[in-house]
Amino acid sequence: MSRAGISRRGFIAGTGTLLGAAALNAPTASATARAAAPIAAGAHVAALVVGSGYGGSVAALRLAQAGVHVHLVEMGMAWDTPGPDGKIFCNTLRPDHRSYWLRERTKAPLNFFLGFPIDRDITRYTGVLDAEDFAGITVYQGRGVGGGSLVNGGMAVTPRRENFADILPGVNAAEMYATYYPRANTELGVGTVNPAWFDSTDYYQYARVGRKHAQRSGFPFVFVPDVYDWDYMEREAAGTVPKSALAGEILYGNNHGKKTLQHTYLARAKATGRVTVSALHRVASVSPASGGGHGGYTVVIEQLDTGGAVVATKTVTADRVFFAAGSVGTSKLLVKLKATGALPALNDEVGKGWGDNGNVMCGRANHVWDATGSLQSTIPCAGIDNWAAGGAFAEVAPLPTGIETFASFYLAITRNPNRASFRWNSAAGRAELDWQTAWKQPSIDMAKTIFDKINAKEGTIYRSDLFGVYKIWGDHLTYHPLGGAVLGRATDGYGRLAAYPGLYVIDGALIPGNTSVNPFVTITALAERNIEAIIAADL
Ligand code: FAE
Repeated sequence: MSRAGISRRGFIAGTGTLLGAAALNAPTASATARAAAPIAAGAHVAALVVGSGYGGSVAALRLAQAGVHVHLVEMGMAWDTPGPDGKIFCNTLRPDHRSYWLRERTKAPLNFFLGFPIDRDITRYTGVLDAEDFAGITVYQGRGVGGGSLVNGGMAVTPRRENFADILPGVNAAEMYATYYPRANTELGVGTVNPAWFDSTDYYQYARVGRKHAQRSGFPFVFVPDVYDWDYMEREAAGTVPKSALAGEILYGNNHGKKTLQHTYLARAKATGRVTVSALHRVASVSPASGGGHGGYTVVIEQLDTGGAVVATKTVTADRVFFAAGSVGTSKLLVKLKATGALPALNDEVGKGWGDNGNVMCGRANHVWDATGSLQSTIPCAGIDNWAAGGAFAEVAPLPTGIETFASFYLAITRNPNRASFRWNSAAGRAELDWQTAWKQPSIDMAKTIFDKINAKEGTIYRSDLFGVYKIWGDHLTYHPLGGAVLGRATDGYGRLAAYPGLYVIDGALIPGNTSVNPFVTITALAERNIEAIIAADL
């Protein structure tokens, strides 16, 4: 296929639509028509972007606006076609095959309740949430066109400026806070809950209890911006629109209300007419097309069906390749490509500097007079900012079970100093991560600076029934993988991969393990900064 041929097709999320619709037994005429357009074997593209999360979406939009034809290759589904129940995504309380990426059983982050396991059997399918298991940690990630934006809480937090030098040393903070953070916030559609509504709605009773307890112990309580459409949520509460955040939708996708990348960056990329998407296509290899790298790159892509089987392998060429497969996806690819000789000159920093953003979870058992409500919005809107004193930012998170639990639940982001590395295991044929569960202890210690004090003040105790039997800390997982191709180490100061002109990293892999708050605004802002410089200097 010619470069012009690809560009004329515009933005078409094809194969995911076709296979997704077939499996859900609800193909539509438009879905079938659009399905004709995934990338063809032998195609030549100007820019190939691997993955359609925050980094990939920013790259696609800005390259397309600069006149470059872009092909976005995404291993997950398109998530644009409703199933037989009329919904694209399933509910957290009733997970079905759409929930998890290629699992026969759900793997909920909170996998116990009252000490009983709550996971259930599901049909293996290319679902939207991947619980990817490594030896010492399970890393949760979004799979599909829109990446993590499909499954995340939408909390859109700009770090405190005084923490920025630790987050991205070598990046000009003045530029980031004057230009790129504001740009990212505007493009993502970030807003904050109306405080008067927050104070009156049943759906945030849990957060008001969180506020009361934080403030009584002297901790700063802050509203946290989010990309959920707050006006829509108020209308959900009023009963005038279909409910999403107020009906338990979040972890396996929101059918309404959330401004995912599909509604922001990717919609604008589509409008340029220069962006094409191949869903259910996974990049397996990238290597120089003609020895030196200047002749572009050969990219091997595997097309998947909704059972995860490879149904076609396609070889294409690209003038430039942007790695935006997420911290884990990009790191796994790069260590494999270096070790297997596809990109042997990648430097030794590739795979290193990986962190969990200091994530740790816990719950507290309240007294009966501090009910947290059977109605809970799934979208967190507030947190405890204890960076100054104890090194933790704790999001007051929902526990939307549909019944009164008397539980307060928190996801803490801490300054955990531990960093892990990805390595290619040639015997096993996979990339492995050497994180150890015990490395969460500094995070637990920092979280305790908040919650031990609150428990002492309130006369309450930790819940021990949410992550196992008599297990207090959710220390087995992260939602926020960061690093593995760190800016200024594995790449230059803008994400160019050493030794390979035309290869770039543009996602969370660039960030060395911690952002002090939820990461996607920083990932987006950094991608905006880097792509601007790359377009100006390289294209
Ligand atoms: P990401 O969004 O993960 O996109 C990478 C994409 O690449 C994915 O769509 C992959 O399917 C795809 N991919 C991977 N490998 C390949 C391959 N070989 N070929 C083709 N495609 C591939 O990367 N962050 C916040 O700031 N606020 C929150 O409230 C928040 N809540 C979260 C809740 C959950 C449950 C989870 C899982 C994450 C949450 N996050 C949150 C984290 C946030 O979503 C994450 O940092 C970003 O999505 C990472 O953006 P990237 O562009 O790095």
